[in-house]
Amino acid sequence: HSSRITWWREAKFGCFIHWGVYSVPGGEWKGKKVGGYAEHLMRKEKISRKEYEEKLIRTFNPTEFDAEAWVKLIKEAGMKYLVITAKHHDGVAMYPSAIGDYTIACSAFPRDPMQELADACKRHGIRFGFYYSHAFDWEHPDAPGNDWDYNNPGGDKNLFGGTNWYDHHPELVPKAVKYVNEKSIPQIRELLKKYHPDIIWFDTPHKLPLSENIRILQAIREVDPGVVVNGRLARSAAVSFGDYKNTADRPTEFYPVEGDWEAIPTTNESYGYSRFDDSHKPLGFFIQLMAKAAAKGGNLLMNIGPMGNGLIDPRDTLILHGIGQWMSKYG
Ligand code: JFZ
Repeated sequence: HSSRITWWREAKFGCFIHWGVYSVPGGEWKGKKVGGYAEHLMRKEKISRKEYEEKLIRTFNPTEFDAEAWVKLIKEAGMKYLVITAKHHDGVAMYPSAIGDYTIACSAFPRDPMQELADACKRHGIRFGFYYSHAFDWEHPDAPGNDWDYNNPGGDKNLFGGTNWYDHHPELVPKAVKYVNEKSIPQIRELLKKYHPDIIWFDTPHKLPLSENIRILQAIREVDPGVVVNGRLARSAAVSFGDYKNTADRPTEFYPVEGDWEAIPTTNESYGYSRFDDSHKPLGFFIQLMAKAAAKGGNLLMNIGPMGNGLIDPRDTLILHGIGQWMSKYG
């Protein structure tokens, strides 16, 4: 099914969106600034599963969310595909999932923003898909990650081995298998069947044994042989998985990569919205990056972090408007 990559090759430029219940605190917790990736708030502050649910999931209410406005802005910037976080490492489904109780169906927001975005993309001819954290999950008692509430595989480096924990603690593998069976695979199947995405984007595969990543890919292909899968579903020295390769995060330069590849720059230094991170690069940086990626034959999936109220961060809007103006002249 090599034809599934055709639209992606032609698209070249897309919008990555990190948006979750973590976008509301935006890097601020109990009056304290939390640096780095704002979407990692739960892990950095070791917020319990229960407190995260009570304070962030139940109260989530992005009344200003407007899928049409998001997609129009993206389209005007010359972007041809959109990839949004359906579930990040915090484990929260940003759609009313039938699997588990860590979903925005339990929030104060009675809508399905993923459906609204899928519909808006269809109206505007933008390809659509999901980021899904298949490996790292901080709410599920058996998933790699949350080692402050539970004894989990792949959590604390000293306690559980961190990277490649399965080599040091094979006795914990059945726990991870349970999580994959109970949550990852069912939610991925649900996303494919419910929204028919063009692309599904995975991350941090080293948190799971390769065998689990392969099982996930098999489950995907059973439901949809045509969906594009990025390179971070699995990694191994000998084999490359997925339909294309992803380079390291937050690039400034590109080195020759064979075949199809994609880089994921973000406007500042966080992927999720951070009220404190003002390190937004100037417009010229992104124009140059687009030229460099085009010259080396790769795609750019440029990230923005919308705010918890549903509005796009004005600092991101400014950059996207600038790119749109440049594209309409020279693009
Ligand atoms: C991951 C996530 O942990 C992060 O929150 C964000 O979603 C980002 C897109 O991906 O972080 C990574 C993953 C890979 C690298 C760096 C950060 N890398 O390969 O350099």
